[in-house]
Amino acid sequence: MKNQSIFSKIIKENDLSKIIYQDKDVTAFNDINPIAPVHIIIVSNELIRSTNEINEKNKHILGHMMYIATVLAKKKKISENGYRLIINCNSHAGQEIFHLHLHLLGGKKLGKMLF
Ligand code: DGP
Repeated sequence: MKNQSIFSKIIKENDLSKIIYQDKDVTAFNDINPIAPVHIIIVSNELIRSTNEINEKNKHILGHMMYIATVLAKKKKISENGYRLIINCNSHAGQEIFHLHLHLLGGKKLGKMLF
């Protein structure tokens, strides 16, 4: 389906028991397979398949996703100890869901790098 992803379904369902944050541009919810005590996905409401589809018109979404991640990190009380923000793009990065999203990871000491 051209205009759908598993994340589009979550955005549209608008299930307030799952959604941590939502505004006109992004939606945030817990990752189904968390790799840290805090593992939140911040996804663009618009279906942008990956950072390869970022252009002059939609580039603002990246800054907004990052900003919301910092807000949620404070809300989840992980900002003082620190956290990691990751966007995977395409197969070499292991992107599984082709709908632009940012991972917010924290709540424990993370490994130096995620290779
Ligand atoms: P990525 O590899 O960057 O495309 O990450 C996709 C993440 O999405 C992965 O950590 C698992 C998560 N995920 C996949 N399907 C679902 C789902 O149906 N619900 C939720 N909450 N997370 C999902």
